[in-house]
Amino acid sequence: MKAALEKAVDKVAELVNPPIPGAPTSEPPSFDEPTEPRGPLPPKPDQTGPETVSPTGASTGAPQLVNGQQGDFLTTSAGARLYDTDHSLKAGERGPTLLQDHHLREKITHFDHERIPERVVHARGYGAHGVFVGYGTAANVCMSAFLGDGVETPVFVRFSTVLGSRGSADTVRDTRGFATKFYTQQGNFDLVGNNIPVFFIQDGIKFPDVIHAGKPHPDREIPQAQSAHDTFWDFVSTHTEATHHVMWNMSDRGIPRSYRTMEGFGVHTFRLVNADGGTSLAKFHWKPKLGVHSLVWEEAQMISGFDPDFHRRDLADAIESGAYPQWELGLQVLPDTPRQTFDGIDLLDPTKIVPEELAPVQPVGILTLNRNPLNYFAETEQVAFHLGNLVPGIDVTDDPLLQARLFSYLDTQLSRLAGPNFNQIPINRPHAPVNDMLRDGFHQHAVHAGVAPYRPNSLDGGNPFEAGIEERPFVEVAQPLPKAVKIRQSPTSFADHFTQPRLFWLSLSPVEKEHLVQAFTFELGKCYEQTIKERELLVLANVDPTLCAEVAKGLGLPAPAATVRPKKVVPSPVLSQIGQTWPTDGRIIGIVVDPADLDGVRTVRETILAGGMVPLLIAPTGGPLTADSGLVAQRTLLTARSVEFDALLLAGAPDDPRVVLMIQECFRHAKAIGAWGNGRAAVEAAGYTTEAGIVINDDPSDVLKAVTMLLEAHRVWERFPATIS
Ligand code: HDE
Repeated sequence: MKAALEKAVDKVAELVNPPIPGAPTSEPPSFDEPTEPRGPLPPKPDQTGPETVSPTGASTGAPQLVNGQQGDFLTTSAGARLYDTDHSLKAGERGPTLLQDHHLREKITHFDHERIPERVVHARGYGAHGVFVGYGTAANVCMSAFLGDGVETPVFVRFSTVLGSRGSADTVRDTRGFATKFYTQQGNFDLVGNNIPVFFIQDGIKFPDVIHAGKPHPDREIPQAQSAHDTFWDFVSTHTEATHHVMWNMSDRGIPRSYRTMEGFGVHTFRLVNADGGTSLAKFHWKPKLGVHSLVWEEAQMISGFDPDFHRRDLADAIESGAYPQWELGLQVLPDTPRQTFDGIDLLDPTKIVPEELAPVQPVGILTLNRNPLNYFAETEQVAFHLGNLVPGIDVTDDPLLQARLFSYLDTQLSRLAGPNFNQIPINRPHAPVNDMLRDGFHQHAVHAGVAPYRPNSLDGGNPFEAGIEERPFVEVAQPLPKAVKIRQSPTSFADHFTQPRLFWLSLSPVEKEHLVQAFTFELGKCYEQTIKERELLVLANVDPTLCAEVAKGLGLPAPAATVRPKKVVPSPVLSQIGQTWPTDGRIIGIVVDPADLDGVRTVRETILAGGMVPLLIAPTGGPLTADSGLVAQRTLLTARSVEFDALLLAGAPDDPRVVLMIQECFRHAKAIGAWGNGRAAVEAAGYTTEAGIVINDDPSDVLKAVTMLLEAHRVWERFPATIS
């Protein structure tokens, strides 16, 4: 497994370092070498890193960029060496600053313009590079080359929250974006999905409405990055097609434990084309190898203050330590019938799923994230995804949400990235050759040769040529259109807003139902308007009477009766996150130690590391635990908080109330707790002895073994009172 990963890493390095056509082969023009170079320059960046060659291949003749820099000396942006960047040019030591100080003005001016507009939605995000390897299993349904057996394609993935600003916290209750750019040999393919398989609206024209409702109130601009406020619930309670998405948001899916433990969904139905021109309809799924896991709500709220960067830190740390997260890409393949429905489900309705029990997800390839960005702004901030970036074999459908998105992404990038040339930004550059006739515009980096950027032409020898159909260019399926009149209306098949939310509810385990009830009660409890709460209760009554009654009880309001007769549903067990075991790679285990008693600590720490997990030693103060142990405290009782750990071990019992608090919080959040030696006293001081998930034993290795087994199930689920069946 490790060898395979190493091979994949080498391969991705090779793939993202293709020779750049026209790159200067000779040494850069030389200056006098500095007498004392400031250390070796980092290796040559990949093609999605900065470069000085035009995207069309024309060399600018400039020295090659290395890590964004071309030499050791500080210069102006025009390349003039500087001897002082700490003092402005003044009329005398105490005199006024001179306007002629070009370096001062250039430095400040550039700084003044460092910010670009944040994304209007999905502003807060984090990305990573990786590689996708096809299994070849999709060949019958899709001709895309990147899905071919063993074909390796470099990718960049950006995860995000939807509502918050760029500086908001990671662990808020929200939908997460899961956007993937595949740099295929047939051009870029962008799969711009979410961690929730349905959406709030059925028609893209309503997107500004749902986002205006979810964003902070326009008068005070609060609350930040959350839906627990009146305008959001005002909208969704009057717009019942949002109910299914709201159910997922209020479930544990709205607060993922990690990006590494999230599913991803393309949401819409796409149309696939095979080599013979045959078509199918399909839904894209990303399945995390580590399983789907969430935080609990109190934990998520505490992390927002304790470590607002929790998810980005988790992803970056995992990749840096070699615990590369992986997802399998899967397809639900559905027949392309004239009605575009499956088992009565309208496949053009993005508020509906197709239960996996009816159409299994078939694995078609694997994604491994194995490299952190070098520069957040250059890569994660400037990456620009677009649903219209398709490759042969994948086409869009008439889903009205998808159709509106096809317009929106290019449009928003024109202002966010200031002009039409953002595909020349290194992170967006295709790895396939680009030979377009797009010219000029803001931030044009290409030095295009030729005089005839038009077709047909004779002056440039007729170049560029159109690919012949036999070369399988981008495929637009000749889909017959229904006999229709122009109309602003949805099909009647879009009208059922409650059956699938009910299916979701009935598919959850009792603990997950309990969490969902608490989330609704919390969010509605934060609303000021009584009518909004009452209206949402009516929505919930139409989903399920138990759900409605439980939330009403929490709000202290009467539960209304349903107004819509419920349809019979068959639950989809795969929607529940509980009941299996998963790998524990990258899980963080806190170990509270007392430097006076380090019995078993070293062995346990090494076993945790060998198991691909992360041990963090927590001591009363920082520094080496003892002069000769070689063990160093990574957290102190001041810097540690329970929410950072997936499980807690107590090897000692420092006499400090924060140890008791840490144990109690871990217990409340249903985390496994283990203790040996004096650690037993700490657990007892917190009030626990034989409760579920408390492991006390004299042998530290046995304690760790039992705790690891509990961790495989993610949490000690029995700890949550399950009052709803
Ligand atoms: Fe987006 N969405 N969206 N969206 N979306 C954007 O594009 C939009 C929708 C999604 O990491 C914006 O470049 C409309 C569904 C992700 O850079 C913008 C509609 C899904 C990201 C935009 C939708 C998504 C975006 C903002 C309704 C899941 C972050 C910045 C028709 C399938 C991509 C940008 C990144 C970003 C518009 C609905 C996913 C404004 C109009 C459904 C993951 O263009």
